[in-house]
This record gives sequence, structure tokens and C-alpha cells, in this order.
Amino acid sequence: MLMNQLKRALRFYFITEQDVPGFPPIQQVPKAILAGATIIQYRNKSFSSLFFEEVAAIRNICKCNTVPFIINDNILLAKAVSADGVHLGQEDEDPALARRILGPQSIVGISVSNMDELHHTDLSGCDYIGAGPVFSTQTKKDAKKVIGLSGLRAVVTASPVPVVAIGGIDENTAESCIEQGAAGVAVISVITRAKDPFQKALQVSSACGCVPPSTVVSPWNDEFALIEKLTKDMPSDPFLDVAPGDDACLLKSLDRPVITTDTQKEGVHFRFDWQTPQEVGSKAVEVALSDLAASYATPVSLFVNLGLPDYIPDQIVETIYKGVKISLAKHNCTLGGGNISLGVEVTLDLFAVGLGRKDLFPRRSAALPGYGLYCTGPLGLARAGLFSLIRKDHTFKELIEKFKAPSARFDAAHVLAENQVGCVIDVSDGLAGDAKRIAEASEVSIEFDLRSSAFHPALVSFCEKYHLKPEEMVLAGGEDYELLFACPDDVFKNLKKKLPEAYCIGRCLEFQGTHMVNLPENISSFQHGKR
Ligand code: TZP
Ligand code: MG
Repeated sequence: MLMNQLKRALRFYFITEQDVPGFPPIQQVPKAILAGATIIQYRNKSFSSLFFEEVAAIRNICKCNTVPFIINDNILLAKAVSADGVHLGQEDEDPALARRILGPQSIVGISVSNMDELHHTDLSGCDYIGAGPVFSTQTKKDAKKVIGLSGLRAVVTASPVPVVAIGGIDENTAESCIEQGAAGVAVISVITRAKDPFQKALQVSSACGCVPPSTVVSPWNDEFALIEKLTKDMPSDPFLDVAPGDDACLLKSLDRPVITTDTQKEGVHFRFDWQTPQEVGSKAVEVALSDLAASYATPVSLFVNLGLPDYIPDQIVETIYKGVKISLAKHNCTLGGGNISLGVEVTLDLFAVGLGRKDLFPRRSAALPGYGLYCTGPLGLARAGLFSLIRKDHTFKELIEKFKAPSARFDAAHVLAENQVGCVIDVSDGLAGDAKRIAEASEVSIEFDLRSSAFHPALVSFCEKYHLKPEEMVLAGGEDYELLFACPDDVFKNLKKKLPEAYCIGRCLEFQGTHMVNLPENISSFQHGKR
């Protein structure tokens, strides 16, 4: 965590307390977060594995509200529940060991009771200090001598890392602690033992200058309630005799059913720090339906299996589905059904059914020597967009947009079908890989014609900036979801009238002993997960 982010997170540090009659930690934490707590610590001096479920549930609340979660004392518990960090006392294990076990991104804090302890503490592995008790406290029976505001100031002045004041702090003293230079205050009993803990937490929050969030979201826990929310307001579907709601849906009989499946995985295909949940849902549909477009099929119905980690809130799932529904509506496709199950990361497994054309089902094997190889739109853009996101360079909006929001090219597919183009593939893995699939299936060789006119201006600027070759991005870059097709020249000439953005990118030749005649060395096709 960056220093400024950490300082902000330490502002209102709430620590849970066990054995408060009628107010267990699982109830304390949502109240503290709703009041504006910026970090939560789970403190349980009698911890045993019987408390594991409690800790995991609190971790989920923190995670889905993006509030850092710290475990007191127990490094292995912090590891086991994927907490954001650990807080150690002087008698606990070495902060450097915590760092080794929890990783470089974790937050490691240590308690320091006075200047003498500060001088004897190796702070190299620590992100922050908890300094106190500043005032007298009943909560920690073995607390050392009270240091007062002047003692706090002395620690803050000498500490190379941010300091959180602790011990007997309430809504009236919080501000004076911060005035001594503390990044924030850590509190327990002022909230846990208050008559009205939420009101008290609001007062502490305000004294710290925190702004409470408008709501606290809770993790999804009811599969059926969630499914009901997701499937309500679905438009009626002429292809469905029995819509979702029963064990299966009943499709009207389809003359030529075209079926395809696709997966989108968090960390492999998308990241929530790059894409909004709505964009994730929408892209998943476009990608799955792109295979139907490349088969000249009309979308009929989509089935979605969601894998959800236990800390994902309902709201995020609903927003993913908002994206799903927007893309379904755009392509006149309905939701046939789905399932939700627990997963390690967010996963969308999609299964799409389409209605194939009576007259033509395009194949990769239908290219002939002498055909031109054509594309419906610019390539390499999505790959450049992905690189931009990795490099946190937001200059090339168009490229990022192409990565985040591709569109299944049913419009172009329609023109190709009308012109009886028999050989099509959607470019999901990059030109080199997808053209090779055509060459292998059709037993031809492909010679690329990558003139600079084939490169989109935004891709050219991007490549200039990063000293990359546009042809390499075009050949190896995936996820553009344009259509690559082979047909005779006169057919292309005719269809170009309706598809002016289509262009020639190579030729099919008699097999020359190798499928790709002039592919530069070191080009490998795009593979998800191998970036
Ligand atoms: N470490 C120093 S004082 C203290 C700890 C854990 C207890 C703080 O609790 P309270 O109730 O806010 O005084
Ligand atoms: Mg301890």
C-alpha cells in the first residue's frame, strides 16, 4: 500500500472486542464501517479455531466494503483468512517474519509504548506503529504506563513510519491525538461499550474528519435470492417456450441450433481495477456471442454460470448482470438460465445457443488457393489497450475501449453471409494464430500483406511511444473480435460496398510446405493467461 493510502487508512482504526454482551464483533464491524471506520482489526486474546467462521465473516464484510482488515497477534490466522495485514505486540513474533509470510503488499504494524521501546524496536519491516496507551484504559489489563499527548508527540516525532494513537481515546480526545501528528486513532471500548455504538462511532469518525459511506454492503449469501434479483425484468423471448424459473428452460425447436461456450476469469481475462463490473458482464456476452456471429447464427439464448468468491457483494453481481443484460438486449438474445456457486475468483462460464442459417454454415476449412484474406476491422488495438492498462497509461482511450468493450460483429457477419462468404473466424487469439487455423483447416498457405494502411492510427502512435512494431501487435494481439475471412476477390469487391472498413490482409496460396509463408519469427499468438 502506498504511504498516503496507508495514512488515510489509519485515520479511524476500529478494533473489535470479544465478550461484549449482546454485541459480538460480527455486529461491531458493520456499524464501525457504516460510521466511517477506515481500517478494522480483529483482536481476540482467546482465539481458537472455533472462531474461524467469525473471522472469515468479518473479513468478507471488510473486503466487500474495501476496508483493510488486520489481525491482531496471529500471523498464520492473517494468512489463513487472506487478511490485509497483522498487528504485533513487542512480545509477539518478528515483523520481518510476518512480512515473509504475508507478502510485500501486506500491512504490518507494531505496538510501541514509549520512547525507550521505540529505540529498541527494529522498524524496518513495519508499516506503522500503534503508540500508547495515550490515556488510561480498562480494555488492556497489561497496558504499560500512560504516555499522554506529549509522549505521543515524542513517538510521532521520532518515528520513521506513521503512528496510530491508542488507549482510552474517545470522540473528545481523538482530534488532539491527530494534532500531535498521529495519522489516526485506534479505539475499542468507546464504541463497543457505548449505549449507542453507532452514534458513538459517528462522533469518533467526525472527530477524525472521516466521511461515513452511504451504505455498508454485505457479501452475497443467498444464491436463490440473488438469482431472482438477476433474472427479474427479463423481456419475453420468442424462442423460449418455458423461460428460466423451472429446472431447465424449454427452447422452441430450432432447425439449425448453433451452440458455443466461453469462459471469462478474474485475473486471466479481466481485472476489477481495470474494468467496471458492468463492463465485465457486457464483454463476457460479446465474447461468447462473437462465436455465433462468426457462425452466421442469430443469437437465441445465453446461459451463465457464475463462480463467486464469498466476499463479493450482491451489488457487484447485480452490476455484472446489468452489463450482461445490456449486451443481450443489444443482440436480441435472452437469458435462458444459469447457476451460481462459490469460487476462488469471479468466473463467468457462458453457453450460447443460436439459430444457424439454412443456406450456409461458415467453416475454417473453406479457404481455397487464390482467395484473398480479409478483415472486418483494425487489429492489435485490444492488445495495445491491455498494455496501456498494465502500464497505467490512459492516453490511448480508443485502444483501452477496444480491450474493455469489444462488440460481436453480427452486422459484418450479415454482409458476409449475404455474399456467401464460406470461410470465417473471429479474431480472439491474434491474426497469426487465427489465420493459421484457417490455413491448417483449409490446407493452404497464407501470405500476409501487412501494409501500413492496415494499422489503425492510434495503434501506430502507441507503438511509436513504446518502441513496438505495429505488425507484431496485429499478428500476436488477441481479443479484437473482428471477423477474419477468405473469399475470391470479386466477392470482396462486392461486399466492401456495404462494409467499407473491411480490408485485405493477405492471400491464400497453394500449400508451400508451411502454413504461414512470411510470418516474422518470434510471433506467437495471444494466449489468455500467458501475457
Ligand atoms: N493497546 C494499547 S491500549 C489498548 C491496546 C490494545 C486498548 C485500547 O482500548 P480502548 O478501549 O480504546 O482504550
Ligand atoms: Mg499482541
